[in-house]
Amino acid sequence: MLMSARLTGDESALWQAAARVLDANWTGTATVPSPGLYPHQWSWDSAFVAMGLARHRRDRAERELASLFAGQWSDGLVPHIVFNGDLARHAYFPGPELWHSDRQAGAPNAVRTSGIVHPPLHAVAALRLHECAPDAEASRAFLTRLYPLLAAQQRYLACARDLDGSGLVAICHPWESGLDNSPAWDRPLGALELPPRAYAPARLPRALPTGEDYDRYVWLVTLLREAGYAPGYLRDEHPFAVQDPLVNATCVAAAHALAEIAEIIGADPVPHRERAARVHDALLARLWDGETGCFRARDLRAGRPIPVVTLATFGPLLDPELPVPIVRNLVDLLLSARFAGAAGYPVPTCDIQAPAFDRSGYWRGPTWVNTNWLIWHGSLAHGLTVVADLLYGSTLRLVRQSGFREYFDPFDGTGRGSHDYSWSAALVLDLLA
Ligand code: 9WN
Repeated sequence: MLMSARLTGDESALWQAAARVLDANWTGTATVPSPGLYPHQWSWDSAFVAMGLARHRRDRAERELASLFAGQWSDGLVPHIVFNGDLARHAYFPGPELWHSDRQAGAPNAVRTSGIVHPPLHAVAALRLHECAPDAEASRAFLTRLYPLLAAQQRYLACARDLDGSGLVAICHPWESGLDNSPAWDRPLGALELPPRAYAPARLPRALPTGEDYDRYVWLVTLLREAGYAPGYLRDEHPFAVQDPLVNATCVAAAHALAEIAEIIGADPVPHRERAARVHDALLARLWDGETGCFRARDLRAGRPIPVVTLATFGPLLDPELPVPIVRNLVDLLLSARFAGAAGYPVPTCDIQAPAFDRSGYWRGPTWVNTNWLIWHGSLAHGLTVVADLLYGSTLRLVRQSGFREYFDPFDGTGRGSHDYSWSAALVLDLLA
């Protein structure tokens, strides 16, 4: 365990508790998001977990990413789930039988996977691994192996997911955002026309999101699978296509991280810098709403912005070149009574004053450690120490008070969802390091 000597007694206890969670959730090749509820490997979870493992068990951090990329498809798609083939068929719904990656020519043979993506934070994670590596040479060798896979991941997103030629990446399923039941998806999901009884009714793994949401999620997967996950189908026919500010901000951050990785290993950083600039320009041109001072997701099928303001509006703080007036606007909004100003434990996932806000509704109101970490990380890059300190303090307060829960009540910090959640533990290690 690489625990820093400068930690106080209380911080060391927190560190050790977080490390124990990661140890318990380690399967031998990767980390499950939580014991029981999520028994496979999830993509953006692994990026967060790798950053924590880098501070605790560096060997495992590399294996975590290697295990995820073993699920990469030949076109570069990194699936949002890599299934553990040793588990019983019904360990998690929906399992591999819904996705049928085994029938896709480009999917790997050795593992079964989903067929959609997650926010691509893996280059950011890989760079963070390098920054805290005890052995720079060994770390460079790891980055050299991972680099082509990370570059292919970005190429897939730039080619197959730029559905309108704007430079922005579109998600084709709410799960791709990582914020499954965000109120931002209510309109595009509500506009779907589900044929009666054309698919098996969803078996719910838990109370949230609602059964109706699950039916729509499953229906979207059915459409994707039947179309062979083909880029032409995604572009021209798939009924759910949304450009989200948080997802696109992670693309900008990933492109910058890839450029730095390219420099470290002696490859050409220029294409990655160009890619970052393209998504940056498109974010500002298409998703920034100057009148109300926030970023909004855009529903490509309806051809209009989505009105509800969620935490995704702060995602572009991950873009190091975000113009200062926009950064100021976002900080004002973040500190206002719509977000941190009225929440004892910020940052709530949805504008507190929006009708859709629900303090215990999964991604419709609660505070999460991973989104706090992203805003903290972005704030530091812009020198926003007041915001960064606020998030650092409130995130540690949450886990001290309620443990490494999946998500938390933004007003009183009550823990909700599963216990011993991996990214809550991993990112606390990163914060404390
Ligand atoms: C669907 C694993 C994942 C997270 C997501 C979170 C939840 C899955 C689910 O769990 O999604 O992919 O079953 O609801 O929303 O962000 O990656 O922790």
